[in-house]
Amino acid sequence: MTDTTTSTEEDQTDAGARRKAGEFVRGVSGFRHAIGDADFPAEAGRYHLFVALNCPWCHRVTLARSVLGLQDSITMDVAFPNRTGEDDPAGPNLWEFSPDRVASLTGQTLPECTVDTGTGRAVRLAKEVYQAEGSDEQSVPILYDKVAGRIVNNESAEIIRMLDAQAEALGSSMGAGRPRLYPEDADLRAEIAALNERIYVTINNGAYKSGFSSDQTVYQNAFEAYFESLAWLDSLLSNGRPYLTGDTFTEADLRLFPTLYRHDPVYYVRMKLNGAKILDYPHLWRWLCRVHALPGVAESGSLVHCRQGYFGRSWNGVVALGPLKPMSYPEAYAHPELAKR
Ligand SMILES: N[C@@H](CCC(=O)N[C@@H](CS)C(=O)NCC(=O)O)C(=O)O
Repeated sequence: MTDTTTSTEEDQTDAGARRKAGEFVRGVSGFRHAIGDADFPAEAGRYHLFVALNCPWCHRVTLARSVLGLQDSITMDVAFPNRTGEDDPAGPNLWEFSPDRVASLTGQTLPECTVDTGTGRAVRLAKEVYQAEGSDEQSVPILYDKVAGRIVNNESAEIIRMLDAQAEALGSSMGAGRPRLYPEDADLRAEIAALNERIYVTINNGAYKSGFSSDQTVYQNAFEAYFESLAWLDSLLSNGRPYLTGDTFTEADLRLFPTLYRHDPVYYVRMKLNGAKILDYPHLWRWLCRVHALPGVAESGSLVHCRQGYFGRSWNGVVALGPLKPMSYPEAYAHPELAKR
């Protein structure tokens, strides 16, 4: 049986049996329309995003929105980082737009969280956005059309691609100077596709295979593949290229960043990926600091939400605070000189 895993989604063969055997298997997104389709014309102010800032797939989308200068033309709502609990009348594990919830990490509400301002119906749960279209999906990110009152797409890999393709028509504030995440160059696109595939399977989704699987062998295979890829990426960057494909920041860099941003302060502990820190990979650390310093990147993520989200529920609400050495995070990302060699 051929493995149909791509750079976007996992092979779903025997998914149920594999989950029973302890393997974390990610589901497939069902809404796959595109801005530019007949029903979804590219218009500034028409589209809306529903996200959670601890979700790495959402982080791809908030990154694209920011680095492409679309913050004013695409509105966005932010769910509370911890999903609903067992006692919730609608059921557990649901993304909730409830800005009055208190984070155990800070003992306060989180200023980034919002109510639903996209549907016009002030729904509480992301699940309700799907239910309105007869779907039982419940994931974020969701790209939503406020004029048609419909979901356009809920697959981050496709959402970032369409925002890049339609940035001007969607009203990018950056004009011609904006980054081109997926330039029209066949060789470059082939390189990006190859990077996307390895980075998705072994790093983006690999981190979940490591942290959420309950089978030692699945964990060990994911752990080894993850650190092999980090070493490979570090050597790729060792020839002095600033970004993965060369001189310019592309989609491949954007898709790698959310996982590495979470590695030292979250995944090292929460996903049992304690083989090494990004600090131990000098070229990769400098790349991480370089991307973090790009316009629009720092504002597109939040380690407070990441820590609250990843530790807040499964680790009985007690959130890990480290690392503190050589410096706390995200402050350390302003210090490429911290690289271990
Ligand atoms: N393939 C999707 C994956 C989205 C995804 O799995 N999101 C997680 C949050 S990190 C989620 O909402 N999971 C809940 C669920 O699927 O019920 C994408 O990249 O957009």
